[in-house]
Amino acid sequence: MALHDFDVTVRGGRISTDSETFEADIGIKDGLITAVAPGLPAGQRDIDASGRWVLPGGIDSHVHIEQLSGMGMMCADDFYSGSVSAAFGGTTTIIPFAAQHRGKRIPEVVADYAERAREKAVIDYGFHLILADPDERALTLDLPQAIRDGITSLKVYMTYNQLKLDDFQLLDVLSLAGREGALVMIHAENHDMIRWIAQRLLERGHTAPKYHAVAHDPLAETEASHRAIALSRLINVPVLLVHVAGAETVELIRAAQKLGSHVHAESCPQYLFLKAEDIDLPGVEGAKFCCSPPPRDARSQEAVWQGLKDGTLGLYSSDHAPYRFDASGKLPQGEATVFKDMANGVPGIELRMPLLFSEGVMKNRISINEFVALTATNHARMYGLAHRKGHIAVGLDADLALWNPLTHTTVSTTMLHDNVGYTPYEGMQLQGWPELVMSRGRVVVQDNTLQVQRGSGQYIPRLRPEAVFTKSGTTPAPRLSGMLGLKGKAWPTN
Ligand code: DUC
Ligand code: ZN
Ligand code: ZN
Repeated sequence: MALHDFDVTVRGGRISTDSETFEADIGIKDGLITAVAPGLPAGQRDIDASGRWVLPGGIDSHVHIEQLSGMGMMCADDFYSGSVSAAFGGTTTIIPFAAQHRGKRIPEVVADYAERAREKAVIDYGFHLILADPDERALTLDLPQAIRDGITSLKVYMTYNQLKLDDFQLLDVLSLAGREGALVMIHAENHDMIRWIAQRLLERGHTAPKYHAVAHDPLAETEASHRAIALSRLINVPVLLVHVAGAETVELIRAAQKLGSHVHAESCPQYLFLKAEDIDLPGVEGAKFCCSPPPRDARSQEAVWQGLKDGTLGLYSSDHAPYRFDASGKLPQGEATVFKDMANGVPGIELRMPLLFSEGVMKNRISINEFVALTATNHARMYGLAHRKGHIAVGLDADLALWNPLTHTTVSTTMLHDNVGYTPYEGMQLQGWPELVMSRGRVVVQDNTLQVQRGSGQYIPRLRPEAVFTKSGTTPAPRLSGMLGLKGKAWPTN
């Protein structure tokens, strides 16, 4: 091979994918991996990866960026700060949400998010749609078009006044998704249980942030998850339960999967590294730990670890929901804010991978291959990106992170690149850090410095998610298909 056939050669690293670990060089040309072998010739640029683990760049498939929440609060991160923060933590692709609010047309929502991301994102991105208004037009015209345009997954909510769909609407959305080949992500919490408990707490003057975790009882998650699975089974359309927090829910999902249900699931750092008791702080300080569902107890943490390890929970995402500790987010009424009025969510886009690397891989709870699967490969497969991302192989995008397993870091807000102003993981000691991060062959982060311009990330239209295929490459045949006209379609495989 001639000298400089590669734009970049990544030399001498230990490469791990979701299934293998080996030593080799990686040759990169025009943003793609064109060779993976030992002893490759020099590229125009050589990157020394000796002593480093060369892993696929992370895919964070659950992030809220520059998004207006159901409660009307704007996220603290825009597509610039959010994507920069992701890159510094080893993530090279994000899938944020284009959030429809009731009364808004889907094409306009998508165009608005696309325009804002195009100007600012420094890494590649796709979108999921948040669907709050599944009216006739959305179901027959706008959603099918959005799916054809590469938005092949959508999130729906079983709680929140402004977002909640009822079971009838959920069935409508699921059957459309089955028809069009999209994946439905579900926020599963029982709305009335939460509302009922919260009202009684507030009547008794229990307003502090810690009561958020009381109102969002684990049974609210388990009941709604069970219902979501039943709806999915009724018409045999896959679902993905996002941000799974509680031990009982993990067990429920495992049992449903054993029965053959098409239920997939995700968990997040806050359910491994935070507990409900962390919310019990003086004044309103606990608001920094409030997300929905809330962090639970040690038993649930253990169940989430186990679920991630045995594949019950196939995805580990950040659910980065960045709200500042001020009137713009967590404290709309300042110190007088009651738990019901705080913005829901915690930041985590930058620490997602370092936390799992340190506490999972370095402490031997999961293997490096499981780490890659949970942070990158499974996301690519689940969300129709596997033709480009999530793996190290010839022909794929050169999205890589070079991890130094010997680095020791004490987490502090000041080292992070988001715009939140606090981290719930303050003071944690981590081992291992992604020192160099590359997206499509471009070095995005090196020497703790951003190396690329705003807007240099690309929109990636996604293919149909693997989860909507059966082994034969068709959507599952709905149980009620004959009587209700719910025919599955044969989609081209990715
Ligand atoms: N759901 C999310 O997915 N993120 C933040 C808050 C919420 O309710
Ligand atoms: Zn949610
Ligand atoms: Zn979320």
